[in-house]
Amino acid sequence: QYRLPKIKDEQVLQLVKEYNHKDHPKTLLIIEDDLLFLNKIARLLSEAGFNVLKSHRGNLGLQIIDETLPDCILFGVDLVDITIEELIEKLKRKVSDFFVPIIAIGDKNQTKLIEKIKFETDDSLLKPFIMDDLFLKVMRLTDKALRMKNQVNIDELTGIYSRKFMMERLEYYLSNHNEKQFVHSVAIFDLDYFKHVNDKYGHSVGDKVLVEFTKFIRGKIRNTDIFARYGGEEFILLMPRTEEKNAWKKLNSLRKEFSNLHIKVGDKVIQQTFSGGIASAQANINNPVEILNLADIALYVAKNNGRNRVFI
Ligand code: GH3
Ligand code: MG
Ligand code: MG
Ligand code: MG
Repeated sequence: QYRLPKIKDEQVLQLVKEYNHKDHPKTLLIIEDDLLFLNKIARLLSEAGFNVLKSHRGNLGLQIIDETLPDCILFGVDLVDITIEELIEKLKRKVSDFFVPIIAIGDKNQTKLIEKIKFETDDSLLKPFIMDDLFLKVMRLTDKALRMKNQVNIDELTGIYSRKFMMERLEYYLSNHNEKQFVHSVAIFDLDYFKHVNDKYGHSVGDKVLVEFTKFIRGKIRNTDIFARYGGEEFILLMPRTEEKNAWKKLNSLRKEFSNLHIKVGDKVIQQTFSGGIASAQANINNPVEILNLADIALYVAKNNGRNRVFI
């Protein structure tokens, strides 16, 4: 068969270790059904400081992405349980909004196949390759992805919009001539007693709860809604063309449903609630800051009335 990858240049290894150290380690998902190969490159990547997720099946790999959004995905082009076309299509549907690069790995005799999928993937590697090549490709692509995320204002931890982007959109809805004839609503929500989660389980479990929270909300809102991280454990949901009362109904049902959710983080099961405040753009209030202030006041009232509730 082919030779397993080797590291040639210690300098490259040093570089990639520093790269993973500097921010936080990058998470890589490897989907490959050759177990010998999978385990070997997984070990080499771990040694270089990457956080490695492994899957020996395509469908399992897709499932893993739902739990943990990786920073980069490597996949073999001839998996037993899924065609390459289907795998790429599903991968892209799950990750392309979040700028997760995907790298195809094929055998030397699969150059035709690699060529065929060239435009669907960010890069490719042919076996046998050396790890340096893989490291350099991953560093280049994840670095570029990070820059793009910052440009479009995606929050790093949760993958949802940043405060800046939300403010821009809110500004648009309040000033656009065509949109002015509609009522637009804004909700601010803040997780209840979130400090306790960090104190009890640690910050990284807290992070995971934030990610699960955003996933839950994202799955329940309309395409036109803008869901953003306002900061820390505070979030904004901008609901264009939504009356205040309907916005309240929506947020309140999200609140109820979320409070019943059992969030699994490792072997822990966590229940979390949030409080929310709603405000709407109306004739007399039309600047973003003013509306957010009103929503914030409503949130404050919700907190003071016992939390796990939504006020207007
Ligand atoms: P309440 O809002 O109900 O008044 O109580 P709280 O405990 O949530 O209080 P507060 O808003 O003052 O504290 C928020 C906590 O959220 C403090 C901070 O450590 C934590 N937090 C903020 N951002 C993050 C984050 O990105 N990750 C984690 N793990 N924790 C965060
Ligand atoms: Mg807070
Ligand atoms: Mg607070
Ligand atoms: Mg809080």
